[in-house]
Amino acid sequence: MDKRSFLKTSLLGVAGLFASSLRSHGMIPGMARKNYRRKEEFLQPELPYAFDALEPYIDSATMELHYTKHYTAYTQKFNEAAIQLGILQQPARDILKEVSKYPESIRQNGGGYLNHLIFWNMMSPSGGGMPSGVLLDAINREFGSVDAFREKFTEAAKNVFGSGWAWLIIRDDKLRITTTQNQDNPLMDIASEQGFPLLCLDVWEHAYYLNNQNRRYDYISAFWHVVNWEFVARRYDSYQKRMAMSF
Ligand code: MN3
Repeated sequence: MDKRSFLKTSLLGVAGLFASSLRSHGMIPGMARKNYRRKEEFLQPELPYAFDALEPYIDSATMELHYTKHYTAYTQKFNEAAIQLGILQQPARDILKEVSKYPESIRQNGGGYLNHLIFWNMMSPSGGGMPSGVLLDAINREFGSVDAFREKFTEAAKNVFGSGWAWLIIRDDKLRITTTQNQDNPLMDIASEQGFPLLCLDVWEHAYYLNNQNRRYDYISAFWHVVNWEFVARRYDSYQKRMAMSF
């Protein structure tokens, strides 16, 4: 074997070893995304709309940064932690329901993964307006009117200290407004107020600072113009029928 072919063979050997070690960890980029039979990572689904689709209410630059940087980082770190713990096969929501069993990285990054997954769908270019049907009835029953609900939710979201989320949840067939710190989710067993999330709003500064600077209230007001009531209604319906949502 001359020097050149020896070098080539060795390099191929090293590359092969590297590839097989990646394969055994289910980490070959591009491959896992196509394989839905055996889950090898939590997927980062595409946004259901273009980055600029929610303009002027949510600006394109914020959406792009939020989705491609922040969300990607949560997804990657959640995958790393889940692979290490060998819990990739479970749905994210089931992992988070028992989050107290796991290291802090699962709480932070698993929370970040699931919260944003819900949140992207919580907004739509054809959103805004009013809820309807049984969801409207439930909101009227609990809060008196949609306006009263919006006011109360806005106030709660405005008052989250530092980074966190505002939620409309349902527990024991009763609607409630609650907030969480950091990336906590009301499904988590460590949440002070637990329940099934129907509606959520990210109030981390990264969700609005580029467009609204420190004016969180303006961002919350803008959110009501794009809120996807149909998605909230689907979540309400699945709760009522005791069906599992995919997220
Ligand atoms: Mn966020």
